[in-house]
Amino acid sequence: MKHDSGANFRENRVTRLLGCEYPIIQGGMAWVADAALAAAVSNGGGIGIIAAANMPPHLLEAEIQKARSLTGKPFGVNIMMMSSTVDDVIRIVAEQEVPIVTTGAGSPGKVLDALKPRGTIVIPVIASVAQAKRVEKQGADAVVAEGMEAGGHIGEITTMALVPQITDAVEIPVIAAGGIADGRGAAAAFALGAEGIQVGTRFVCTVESTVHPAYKEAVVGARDRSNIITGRVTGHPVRCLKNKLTAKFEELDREGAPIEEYEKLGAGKLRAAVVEGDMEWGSVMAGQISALIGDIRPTADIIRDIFDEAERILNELPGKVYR
Ligand code: TUI
Repeated sequence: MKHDSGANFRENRVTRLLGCEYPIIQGGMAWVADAALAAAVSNGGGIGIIAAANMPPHLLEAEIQKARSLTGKPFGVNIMMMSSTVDDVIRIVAEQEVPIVTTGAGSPGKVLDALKPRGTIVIPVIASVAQAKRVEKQGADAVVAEGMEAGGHIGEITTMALVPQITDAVEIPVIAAGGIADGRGAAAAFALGAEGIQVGTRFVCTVESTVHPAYKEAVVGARDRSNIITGRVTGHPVRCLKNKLTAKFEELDREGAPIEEYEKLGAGKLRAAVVEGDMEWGSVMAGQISALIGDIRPTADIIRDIFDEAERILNELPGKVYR
């Protein structure tokens, strides 16, 4: 602790649950969240996450083993519930005895049934009160309440409105996500009742992130209105940076195109952006906070600065807002 007074939120229900120094989890970003990034976050005192996404089983196994070789600290795997390989992912996570799992893009009932009896810590990412209540009843250890400021596949409620509704609705710890990239966002999340934060986009722009350099530069160069949500009509809205691909998605909206057209247009586009650096026709998933991210820095520095800044803000706040 740098300060003699004030709350030490580095030691709370989330750090105790996860066995880490800071209550911060890395978002489970498909294609982006590999062993290198996950290990960097865990080595920095947070919880790194490998995104299983649609990875073939042998690749996921290799990433888990690679992360183990890069860090002795706890890390987790994110399970994307819409993936066709979800059953394989659950089996591998169990076999490899991964201690922590986050889930997204669907109901995590299967994951909770399979992994809770084995002692895995399961933290579903949810975007509504009903989902939070349901997963708490099903045995979730905590929830990530993700507002629609987040990048990628999103719900409809903002972080500011969602987080306090979730903290009122459940007893388990709430981790806030969506629009958090610095100590101000973290302090705000704690003010709303969260006991931890999940950060995605900020970790794209790290030294250790293996995404294509053009992707990092696109996020660094983003402005306040660089984001757009595509695919609302498909029921799977996705937030990304505006480019030729998103203009084409808007065209499909105007034409009232069938859902298959969206699927055809979107296929393989996240990989094109992350791996090949295609900033024109790739899907450059990124959150609304992209505009606040102005540099590419070491992961551990980012984590330390977020919590130093949040502590300073929370300690100095009374003198600033009261007269
Ligand atoms: O999952 C995410 N973000 C993602 S997943 C992803 S891969 C993808 N790409 C294109 C289309 C769809 C997926 C990219 N970004 N965030 C967590 C999150 N989960 N946000 C919203 C939800 C969610 C949605 C529905 C969680 C639960 C849920 O439940 C539905 C139900 O049946 O209750």
